[in-house]
Parts: sequence; C-alpha cells; structure tokens
Amino acid sequence: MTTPQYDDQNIFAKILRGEIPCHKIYEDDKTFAFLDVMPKADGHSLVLPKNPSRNILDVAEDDLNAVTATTQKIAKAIMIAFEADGVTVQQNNEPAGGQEVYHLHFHVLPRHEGLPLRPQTGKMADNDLLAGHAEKLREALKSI
Ligand code: DGP
Repeated sequence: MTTPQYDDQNIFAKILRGEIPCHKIYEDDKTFAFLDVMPKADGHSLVLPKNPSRNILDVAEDDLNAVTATTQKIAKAIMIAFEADGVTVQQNNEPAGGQEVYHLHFHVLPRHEGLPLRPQTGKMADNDLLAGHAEKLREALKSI
C-alpha cells in the first residue's frame, strides 16, 4: 500500500495554525505539544512536528528526531506533574494501526501502578480540568 498524501484540513493542522483552540503545553521551532481532548489518563499529551507529515511513514528524519526529543521532555514533565510511576508512549499509523488523525503525533500517557488506561469513549474532558492539567505540565517543564 502507498501512503496517502497529507491533508492540511486535518484537525491537528488546524490546531497548529491556531484555527482551533487547544491546551498547549510546549512549543519550539519544530514541535508542538498539547493535551489530548479525550484523555485515556489525566495528563494524556500529544507531541507533533510543526511540519506536515501524515505519520511515521512519511516524516522527515530531522522532524522525527525533534519530535522524539520533545516527547522525552513531556514524559519527564509528566512524571513530575502527575507523580507518575511510569509513562506510556504510543504512536499509531494508518487506520489499521489505530490512527484517527492524520498529522504525525506521539501520545504520552502518565501511568500509575495498577491503574489501567481509560477506554476511548469519544467524550471530551472538562475544559477547566484540562486547563489545570496543562498548567501543571507547563510548570513541571520549567525544571527540565
Ligand atoms: P490517534 O488514534 O493516534 O490518531 O489519536 C488521535 C487522538 O486525538 C485521540 O486520542 C483523540 C485526540 N483528538 C481528536 N480530536 C481532537 C481535538 O480536536 N483536540 C485535541 N486536543 N485532541 C483531539
């Protein structure tokens, strides 16, 4: 199968262009991180390259390296902000791989001993709750 072309109307492209709001955690020249609006755990974050790429199959190597570095930063911040015991990093590619939004992203999920991830319900989390979680992560990033 050949990978389909990047579609700049995907929801994350709109977030990157500022057309749709998000709870931003971090930004640098190549990457952007914000909270997942349907979190499987409190603090569930997403890390994206700013340059367009559909997923890991078409991303440029320097964008992938930048996203990986930011993913590590966010993972460390999650450990502090959510007093986590561990972190799960997940990255889905194409429908068969579980991808739903077609701009490359890494999920970064706080984990606590014995606590399973929540199932995906399709329900958006409370906006004030997300705002509080984003603030905690931005604060934790100051020490990284
Ligand atoms: P994936 O299945 O790997 O493509 O994950 C897509 C994730 O994106 C999923 O966990 C829900 C999240 N999501 C979908 N729409 C929005 C949105 O409008 N804003 C934010 N912040 N997250 C979204």
